[in-house]
Amino acid sequence: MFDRRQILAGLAGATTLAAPTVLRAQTAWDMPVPYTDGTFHTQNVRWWVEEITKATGGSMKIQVHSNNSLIRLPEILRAVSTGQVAAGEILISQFGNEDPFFELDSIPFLAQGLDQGMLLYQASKQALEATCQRRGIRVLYCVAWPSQAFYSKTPINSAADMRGMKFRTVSPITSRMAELLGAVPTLVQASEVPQAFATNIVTGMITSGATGVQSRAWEFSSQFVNLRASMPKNAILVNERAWQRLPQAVKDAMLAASAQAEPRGWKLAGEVEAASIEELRKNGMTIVDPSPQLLSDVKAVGAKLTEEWIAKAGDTGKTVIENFRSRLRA
Ligand code: PCA
Repeated sequence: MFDRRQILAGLAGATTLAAPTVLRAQTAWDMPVPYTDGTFHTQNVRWWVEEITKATGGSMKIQVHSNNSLIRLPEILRAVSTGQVAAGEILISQFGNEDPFFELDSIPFLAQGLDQGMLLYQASKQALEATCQRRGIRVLYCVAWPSQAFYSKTPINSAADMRGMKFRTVSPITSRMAELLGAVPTLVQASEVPQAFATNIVTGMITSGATGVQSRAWEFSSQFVNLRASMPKNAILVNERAWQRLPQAVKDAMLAASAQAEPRGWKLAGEVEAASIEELRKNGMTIVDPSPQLLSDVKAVGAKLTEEWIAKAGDTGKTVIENFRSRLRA
């Protein structure tokens, strides 16, 4: 289906006497990514692909399929794991039910802002990579989203204001958070957010300024509570067997592009955070900092979720949290 296609460039020419001097192997991969072309993650992936194309003289081709068009986010992890596609991008916490290390970055108030998000990433990188390797997947790089905020049609000043609110969540752990806040969670893909609000399936949500702008949140909500709750990440994944089949020069080019795309993406996340909040404001949304009551309500839930997480993630989990906390103190 979407398997890697191996094409031998110049094969037709090889049958003539004027055989090409270099018979170069070409590799063409399909790569599903979950978000729109206007999303900085997708733009960064396209930049990464461009770098690889240039560095390999066009012998490595990766076709990006954006906005859940080839494979939907909930299926991308398995598609890369089985080799249905050689590469893909995921929101890591989408798969929180499969392994605690997939949901760590979405626990509210564990890490706030890009700097802490990076420390949590560094503390948990090895464990995340091992989790993926057990599924036959190699992680090439990870990039954070801007801080997570609450959106709604009505002001949210405390958990009491969320009681019974139909609330769009992004991952199992954000669903658990919504539940503990007294709301009624529904997992909705970013591409379907406007529709979910339009039909009153939800009246509030958690996401970043970036995704709020991409879904034109001002058309269906009025309040943006700048909670800065967590720093979820996307990961760029490749199937390990497909990776092993690549020529060393192509692997080197991909690793080099990844080493650039990662910091580039984190920098973009910071720029997009500021710009998108401005854009929401310009379009008439009310931008507020969380009230002390809401902050303490969500922090209490975050502390509980952290305890639950440590209980699930065992000794490795405990070590990762200790490692993160010592990085925070340093
Ligand atoms: N945007 C994605 C994931 C986190 C974010 O900021 C979403 O809402 O689906």
